[in-house]
Amino acid sequence: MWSIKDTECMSRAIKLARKGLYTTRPNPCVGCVVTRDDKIIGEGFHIKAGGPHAEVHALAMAVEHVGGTDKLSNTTAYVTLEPCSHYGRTPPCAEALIKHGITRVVVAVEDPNPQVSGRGIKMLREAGIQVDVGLLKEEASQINPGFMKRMQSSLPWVTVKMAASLDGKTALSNGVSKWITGPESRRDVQRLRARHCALVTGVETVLIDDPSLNVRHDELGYLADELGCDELHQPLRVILDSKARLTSTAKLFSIESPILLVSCLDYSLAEQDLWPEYVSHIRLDSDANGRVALAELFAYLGQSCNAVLIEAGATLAGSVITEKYADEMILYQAMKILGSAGRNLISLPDYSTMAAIPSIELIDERKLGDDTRLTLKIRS
Ligand code: AOF
Ligand code: ZN
Repeated sequence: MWSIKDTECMSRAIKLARKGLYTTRPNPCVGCVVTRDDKIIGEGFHIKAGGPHAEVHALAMAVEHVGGTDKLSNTTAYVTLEPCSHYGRTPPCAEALIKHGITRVVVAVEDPNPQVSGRGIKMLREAGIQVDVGLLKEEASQINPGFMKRMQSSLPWVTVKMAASLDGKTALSNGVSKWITGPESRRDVQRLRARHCALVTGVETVLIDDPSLNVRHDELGYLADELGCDELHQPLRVILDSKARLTSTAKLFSIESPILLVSCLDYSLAEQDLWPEYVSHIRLDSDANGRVALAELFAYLGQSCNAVLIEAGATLAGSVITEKYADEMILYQAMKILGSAGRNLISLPDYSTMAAIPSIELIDERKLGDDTRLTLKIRS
């Protein structure tokens, strides 16, 4: 069913879609290419929620290419996600494709958004357009793991990020951890943060490390120049503080970007009075250990966040994995040995069989300066 040209054009659309990785959320990254006689006459990608969808950019460019006429006969549109059929913040792309007289539409993957979910494809077919679905489906889905998962399960895609020595330690016994990994890894973490809707950490990490947990434009390297800093979102900084211990003297309060405090008890009114306006708070139930119940946390975050990054100590990272909320782990491994007194990477139960340990698959391995970054899929 697919010609080499089809595959080339969809690959190009996927490449375009990836340009939105840092800016589209909570919308998915989508790319679109319009061809006539196997030549690209229009292309575009979704840049920002509220802004035009990928198809609209590509159609506008194609119209200009053919000299301003609205009718684009004998054309094929390649779209990485099923064209939308609903009026959201923007009108339906399926309608725009029909209006412009596109002849054939190639779709990589169906849009799992319940408001679309096959309706876009149906609208196009009912208008007499040939629609071919499934070209580079895996590749196109992988651009939006969070959007795809959340639309299907109402839960966010969860990545556990860790930095460790060769002997799997995250700090010396006295808590000193600056720096285990090198500048290249730390810059990569900044990019990772910039791609996520929310970062989650525990109050212990905040009390010990006093982190900022923000995206620092000057550390993003080429990315900041390429995107223009104004377009970069700051992820929501989520602090799990079951006993409401955190005070606004923590450094993260002094950085103006959203914070969500999640506790099982209330904070004193005197404390709440000191919070800047970008701080919000929710109370959730505790689990059997008195910690914030992760089921409640992820159900809450799943209402608005596609992808969540866990940047926490061994206990929270371990719970997220053992309670089967983790989809992926990114491990920055430094060529250092910190010794057996150092802090452990992940707290897990005392397993008695190999069958019981978490099942992990290596997806990608990359050198970053002197460190190695492992991307690992966690199977539930
Ligand atoms: C497309 N092309 O480029 C994107 C689509 O609020 P809106 O109007 O921006 O709609 C957002 C929804 O539209 C989003 O949840 C997803 O289902 C779809 N995204 N669809 O045809 C695009 N970004
Ligand atoms: Zn659309």
